[in-house]
Parts: sequence; C-alpha cells; structure tokens
Amino acid sequence: MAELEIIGVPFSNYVRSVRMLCEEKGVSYTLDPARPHTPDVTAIHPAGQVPCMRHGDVRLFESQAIATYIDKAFPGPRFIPDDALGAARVVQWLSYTNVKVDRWIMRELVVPSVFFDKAKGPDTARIAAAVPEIEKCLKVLETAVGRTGHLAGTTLTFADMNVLPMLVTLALYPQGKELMGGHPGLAAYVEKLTARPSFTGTAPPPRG
Ligand SMILES: N[C@@H](CCC(=O)N[C@@H](CS)C(=O)NCC(=O)O)C(=O)O
Repeated sequence: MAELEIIGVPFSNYVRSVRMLCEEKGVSYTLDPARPHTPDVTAIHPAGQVPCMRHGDVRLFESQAIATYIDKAFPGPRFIPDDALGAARVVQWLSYTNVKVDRWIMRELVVPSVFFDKAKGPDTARIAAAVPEIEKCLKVLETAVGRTGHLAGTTLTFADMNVLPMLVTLALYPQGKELMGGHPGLAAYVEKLTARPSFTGTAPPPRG
C-alpha cells in the first residue's frame, strides 16, 4: 500500500488530531511538517491550511475529510462509526467543536494572547469577551462527556481527538486554567485522554 503522508506543522491542533487517529488505529504515516501557506500545503488546500494528506494518488484537505478517509481506508479499530446515528453524532461534535470551541478558545483567546502589536499590547477587551463564550462551551462539553465519558457514543471517537488539543491549549492560559477549574468532570476527561500514547506520542517539539 502507498505511504500515507500527513502534511502540517506538529503544533497545529488539527494536525495533531489526525495524527492521533493514525496512532490509535496503528496506521503508519510520515509527517511533512509544512507550515500553512507553503508550497506542499497550497498544492492541496485551496486556502493554504493544514492538515493536508497524500496517499498514492489521493490528496485531501480538511481534518474531518482526512480522518474519514483514514478511518475507512485503513484496517484497525474504527473511530467514526459506520451506522447512521453513530456517524452523525461524531459529525455533530466535530462541527460544534470547530465552529464554537475552536473559535472562542483558539481564535478569540489564544491568538490575540500570542500575536499582538508589541507597542499596543494584547487586546484585553477581546480576550475578556471570549471568556463567557468559552464558559458556555465548557458547560456544553462537560454535560456531553458526563453521559458516557466520551463526546459521541460510548467509546473513543475522532470527536474526542478533535476537541482534546483545544482543551489542553486552553489550560495553558491563566483564564483557561481558571475556567477548566470550574469543570472538574471535563478536566477529568482531559486528564484521562491526555494519558493515551496517541496524545503523548504526538506532542509537538518545544518551540525554538
Ligand atoms: N477546518 C480546518 C481548520 C484547519 C486550521 O485552522 N488550520 C490552521 C492551523 S491549526 C491553519 O492552517 N491556519 C492558517 C490559516 O488559517 O491561514 C480543518 O479542520 O482542517
């Protein structure tokens, strides 16, 4: 079988989720640690985002599409169920996570906390406005994982792998740490999943 290549910097949450899926399934792959908007990426993703994927003649972009392909095309345990309801529940949580959780944690808290005009300092009003929205997301997620210990269904799915890096990133920031402290059920879910070799084995190298 042709070699599977995951394309994208290892510190991208979405790259990590796809890599976690490969690790959980036992699918071997090579990582091309290309940055967004560089030639290996723009050759595949029309908007230059990571992750992208190459497998023989197959080229894919968008983490959900890549995960769906890997889960179905390769042997090993399944992390996106085949049955209609099981698959729909995974897609439901992927969509919620990517539209709400990613937006409020990554785009409205993390990005403005890290990238800002040094002369002006971070946009504290923008960051403060994200906090109540993140709280809403954490409440939703805590209720969901409280039912079975997983977001979709009763076992680990790609929905869990998708949200995990975002929650771990959140806890690196003081506001996020405090918010997570108010959700012990969600914190326990994160602690349990971050102990998995698929998570520890895909840790990005320290940024130099
Ligand atoms: N919906 C995309 C989101 C991917 C995404 O946001 N990737 C980020 C890195 S984590 C990126 O490439 N950012 C550069 C940009 O958006 O221009 C997916 O699920 O793959």
